[in-house]
Amino acid sequence: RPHVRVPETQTIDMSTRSQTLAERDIVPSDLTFGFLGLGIMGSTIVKDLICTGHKVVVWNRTMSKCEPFREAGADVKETPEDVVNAADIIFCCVSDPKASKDLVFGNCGVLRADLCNKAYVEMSTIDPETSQDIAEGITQSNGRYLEVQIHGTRQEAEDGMLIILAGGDRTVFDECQSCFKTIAKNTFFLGDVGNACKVNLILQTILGVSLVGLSEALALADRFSISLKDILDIFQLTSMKSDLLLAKGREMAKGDFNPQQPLSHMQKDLRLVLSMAENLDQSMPVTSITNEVFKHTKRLGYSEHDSSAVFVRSRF
Ligand code: NA7
Repeated sequence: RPHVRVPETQTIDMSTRSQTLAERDIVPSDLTFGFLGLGIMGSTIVKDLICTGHKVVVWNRTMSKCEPFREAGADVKETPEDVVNAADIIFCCVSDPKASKDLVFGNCGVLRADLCNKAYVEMSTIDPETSQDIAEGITQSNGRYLEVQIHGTRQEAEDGMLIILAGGDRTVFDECQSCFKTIAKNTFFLGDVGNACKVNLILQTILGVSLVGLSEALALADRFSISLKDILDIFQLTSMKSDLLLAKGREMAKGDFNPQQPLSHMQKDLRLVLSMAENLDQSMPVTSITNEVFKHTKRLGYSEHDSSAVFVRSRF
């Protein structure tokens, strides 16, 4: 078992507003926005929303993560139900489909509250079926539902440079515009519930397969004792270059796996992709192997590290 470096503790600096955000002329909505889940993405998005003057009510399963937000002016609630009662539009950004469903259907969950005149926005990366189930639960309780999938890293979230993919209730999409303008550079409304999940998972397939290709290529260079920095400097000059792959390659070269996107989430996304493909009898052999590679890297102890930690496995 290799030595596993513990990722840096996540710190929330509430005092700074990124240059990119400061340059935007954002007029915050008068509505109150609830936020369930203050992980890497959730905390970064909420910080952006507070910085741009939005009224925010938050809840997180581990309550201690709420403290910096309370100090920054957010209202902190004890349960998801309390957040729904206090907000007009409630965003949710948690780990996976199971966590998303627990929050909506579970004890003290969203459906315990009166959803009349409320809207629920599911932001966690989930599969289309889960999103449909949540949509039915919310709309049957007289709430409005919007599926929003966010594409980008923690740094892109901090800079307000995410890409937003949305599907479902268009009126909710319109009411969230000042939030989207805060966190994203592009926003797409893709129609029905499920469409945004499909597009997001397709993009994650490209990312996952590319990361494994990059890590294996760099591991081979390492075996030849060719400097990874030299490889990346040349890669940067080619037409294959991509900002993200360069950044990930540099993290691999440095062994710096501080999580931008946890490896466990990348593997979860690939699992969801393969399940969608299974339902369609769509063959995805390379994605299947990519999923196995990420699964093995998780077993080596790198779940909470960045997806670039897949390099550790490739070096064996
Ligand atoms: P993180 O940083 O791993 O954070 C996950 C969040 O989900 C965190 O707030 C967790 O609470 C929360 N969580 C996990 N399981 C549950 C359950 N069962 N109930 C309630 N809350 C839960 O993820 P990211 O922010 O990077 O990503 C979030 C999503 O965006 C994910 O779908 C990605 O694929 C994209 P905790 O703090 O552990 O108590």
